[in-house]
Amino acid sequence: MRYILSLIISFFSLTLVSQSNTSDRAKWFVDQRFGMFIHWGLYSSAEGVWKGENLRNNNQYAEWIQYRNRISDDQYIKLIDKFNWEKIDPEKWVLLAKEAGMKYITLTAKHHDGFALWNSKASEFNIYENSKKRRDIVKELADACKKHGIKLGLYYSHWIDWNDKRSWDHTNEIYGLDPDLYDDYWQEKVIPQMTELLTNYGEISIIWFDMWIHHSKTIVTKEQLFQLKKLIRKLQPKCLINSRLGLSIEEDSDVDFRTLGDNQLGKEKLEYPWQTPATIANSWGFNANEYRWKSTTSILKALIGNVSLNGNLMLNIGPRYDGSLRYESLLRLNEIGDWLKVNGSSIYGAGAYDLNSDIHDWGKITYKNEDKHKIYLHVINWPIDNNLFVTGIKSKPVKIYSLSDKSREPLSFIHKDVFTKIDLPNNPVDKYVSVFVIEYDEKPLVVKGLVAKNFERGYSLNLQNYHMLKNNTRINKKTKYGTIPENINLSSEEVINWKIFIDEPGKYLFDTSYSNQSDKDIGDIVVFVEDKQVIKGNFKPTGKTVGEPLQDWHIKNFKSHRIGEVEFKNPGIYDISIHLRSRKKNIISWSWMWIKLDEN
Ligand code: FHN
Repeated sequence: MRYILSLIISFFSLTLVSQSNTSDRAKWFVDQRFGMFIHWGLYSSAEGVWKGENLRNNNQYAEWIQYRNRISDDQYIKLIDKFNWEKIDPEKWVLLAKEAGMKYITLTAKHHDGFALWNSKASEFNIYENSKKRRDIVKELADACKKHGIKLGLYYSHWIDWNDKRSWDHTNEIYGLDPDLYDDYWQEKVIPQMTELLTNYGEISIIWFDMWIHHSKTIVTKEQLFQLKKLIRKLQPKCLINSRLGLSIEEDSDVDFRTLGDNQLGKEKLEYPWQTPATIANSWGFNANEYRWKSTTSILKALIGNVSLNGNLMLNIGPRYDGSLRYESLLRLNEIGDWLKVNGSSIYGAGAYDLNSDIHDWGKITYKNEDKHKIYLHVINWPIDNNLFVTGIKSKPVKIYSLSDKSREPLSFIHKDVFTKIDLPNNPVDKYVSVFVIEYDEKPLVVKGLVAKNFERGYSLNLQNYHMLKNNTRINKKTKYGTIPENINLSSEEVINWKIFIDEPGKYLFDTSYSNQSDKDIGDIVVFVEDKQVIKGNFKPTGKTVGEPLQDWHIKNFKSHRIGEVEFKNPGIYDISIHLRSRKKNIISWSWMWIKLDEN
């Protein structure tokens, strides 16, 4: 009997703005999806090198040079003399952000070095006081953002301030710091400076804090954080606050969005707003020694992947001391902007679809309910035979077309039950990521939990995409740099099942991969389709293999074996289960099963 009845069919009606835990304040944020981060300050003049010595840390975070290379305050401030004031023009950053399709900007108003980029009365350690040019970069940027309709966010390092000796510097982990002294810093620098920023520069849309650990692990108190939050709510009620304030969203639902780790991309769909801060290479501040540049495709992939899980991406630039950008950054921003000009409707105002975003090997899906319900297919791996398979959507498409095709010429497709096969053009329609739109009249229905047919016309049934693992055997992660695949060790018996949709009836070949470290058959593999036993085989000895040549690590050999074939007479959803039995404990490790139509 087919499993159709037992599948959960959800009536999927979410639009982006119904990300359920989004406050009214944050609606623009989840709508805009893509922002610019700017790391610029005294460190930009050092360019990641101090007195001929490169930065003392492999992470290449050039904005940390004062701390890393142990630079004294009086020498550090001299970096301001290098600034090329004639060329520094924050409006250019705003125009660049616009060109790149970024909708908001966050500037490091004060980074960990404690240096304020505005005319601060609360601390002399600021850009206005220390140069004869009397420039207020926060003001210039705020004016330019206003002029060009871009929302402004300000990064403020509240926790760490290397310049203020009452504040936190990681050296305090050794020598300690008096909490009362820290509170003096808080009351006399943090609160007054935040008041200035929230009072003198018009509308501030985000205050972006950067305490990447929870407050309980350091000197900052919950009371201090609440004081700060209260101040922001009072002075700018619409301003968003990120979780690096030091309070998690779970602990305080009044925090507006979660900031993931640096360059940490989303893994799961979340209902509250979240964001990844990301670099184009490694460093945030300008670093002359930068060479590992991400490709435009990988940055787009990060943006699309996050949006497909309801997240944002804030991509960083680290301008030089004359405000300019390196060619590598400019090139990528321009390319991303060009892509968004054509494909932006799959990003702005779009969000997660109710299918696990990892099921299709060709790319990611985003969703939007505008005039019509639209599913956006982002094809990153172009299928060589130009057939695109979409698994898990029950509703019949009304129309499918390429987003880059202005005439919206319909593409032909076949839709069967929960499976849509699309005839793509003969070549990718975009250099980086080609986007296709499926339109539905009604809210598209989803069938969750199916393993999608992949571009080889097969189904990879593994320990990530199963429907049920009966005895909950512990899943061993990939080890040895991924040389040993994800697996389970059999102590006696395990039953695993998956659901697949067969669109092409016929004979399917079944292969499975395992390691058996005994020299005998000591267990069986039995495959059931629906409730009927269809294959029975034994675990054969697999021996060992060399993990890495000449490095003397010999590992269990996970070998793929053909275990049989099964005729599927009709299209439909099938329940496939595998019963694994071992007569000895922890000798057999099982990894995955592969099912593929026999095309001979
Ligand atoms: O230490 C900072 C780093 O310099 C940079 O500003 C990043 C941006 O997310 N935040 C901290 C590390 O996570």
